[in-house]
Amino acid sequence: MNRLQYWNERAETMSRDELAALQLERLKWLVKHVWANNDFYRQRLTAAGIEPADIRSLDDLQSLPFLTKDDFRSQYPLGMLCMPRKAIREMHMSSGSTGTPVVMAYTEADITQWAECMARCQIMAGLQPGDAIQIMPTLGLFNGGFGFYHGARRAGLFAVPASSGNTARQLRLLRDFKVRGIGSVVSYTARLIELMDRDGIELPDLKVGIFGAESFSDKVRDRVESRLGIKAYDIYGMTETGGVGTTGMDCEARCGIHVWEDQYITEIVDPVTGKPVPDGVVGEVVFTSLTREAIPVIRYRTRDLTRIISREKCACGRTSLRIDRIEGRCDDMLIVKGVNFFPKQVEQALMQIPGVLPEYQIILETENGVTDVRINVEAEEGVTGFMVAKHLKEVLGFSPRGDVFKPGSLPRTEGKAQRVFRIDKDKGE
Ligand code: DLL
Repeated sequence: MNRLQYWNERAETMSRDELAALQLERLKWLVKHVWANNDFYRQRLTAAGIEPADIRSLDDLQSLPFLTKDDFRSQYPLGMLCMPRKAIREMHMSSGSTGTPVVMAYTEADITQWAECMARCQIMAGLQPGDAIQIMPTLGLFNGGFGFYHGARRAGLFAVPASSGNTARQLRLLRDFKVRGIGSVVSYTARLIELMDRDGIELPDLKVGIFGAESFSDKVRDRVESRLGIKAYDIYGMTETGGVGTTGMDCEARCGIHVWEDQYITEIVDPVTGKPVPDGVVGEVVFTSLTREAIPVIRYRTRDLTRIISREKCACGRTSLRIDRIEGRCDDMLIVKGVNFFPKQVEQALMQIPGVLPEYQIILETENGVTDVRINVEAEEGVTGFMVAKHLKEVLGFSPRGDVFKPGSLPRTEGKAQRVFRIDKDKGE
């Protein structure tokens, strides 16, 4: 069989005019669909003075109300369902910080839509029908594992559904089944690498890593690529849009994340005012799903910060717009001593110091109303706290306290890494 460059060439290389026409047709369908089938949505639209017939151009999207994570939570468990309950085939759920989970339900067509997006990503990463992919995110309520699984099935890959944890077994599977690609949360690969280094394991068949669920710096990506001998891709998605890969991935050209625009409309807005920002300016990314049936989203405020890099055709031949890799979340922005920064910037700065490893903690301690930051890192022998503090001062503009730990001593997670810890002494924590 010839090497596949695209999973769905027609959709991935459609002209911008064709894309716009398709988006408009689908947007009209979407508004009619939610209006006809869901009270929550109908009330929202009515309150905004909108009826389905008001959608005549793509610009009319701007008149529709935003949807937030709190809306999802307020409709727990299935208040946003736009299809009969008997049409549901699967659900996923993310546990939120407030305790009320966000639920996504899928009809058969929604699973096919997810699998289509994921198949596009897996082929875009260079995997080919017949290649084995090991699925390392949990196969469970978290969407990560099942997303890779549905996509792998659709793309004709050989799925190894290892799920999370048991690093020694992961390595054995990778070796014994000559696995060519892995799907993982990037921080988990640090665990794999530690064990490979400890036991002198090499994985010559492994060529592709598809990583996501959290931001990671270029330096971390470089390290993972060089130690594992792979090409690493940054895959993006969330429970609310239908899971991993629905909102795209970067391609070999590494010029941003291709959003599957025949499936989602992308807007970037000012996180405070909600007004659109010009291309190139960082803001909050907002998605509208155009083809999902069970729980579609209209103008979903992701809280993720990025910018539009380009609407021009990419070197890879794809025509969809590209957004930058995710900088951080609006909620993650840290303000210490008047300086604003994201955890990813701390990671970038730390990775510039020779001998510092990609395991770190940012600890925010509030006492008497003043917040101080401590940054703990793992590093090889010879790296001192003074060196770390001096470098962070130069790059970030403030000098945190912190400790340097031996490799392997900071706690590890199997899912998304927890980097930021908040201690409020005023509240007795
Ligand atoms: O994390 C979906 C996923 C699983 C993506 C596996 C990639 C790989 P949620 O648990 O709902 O779903 O979390 C979604 O995670 O709004 C972002 O803040 C963050 N996120 C996801 N992918 C990336 C990425 C999954 N590539 C939330 N870079 C999103 C940075 C990401 N952040």
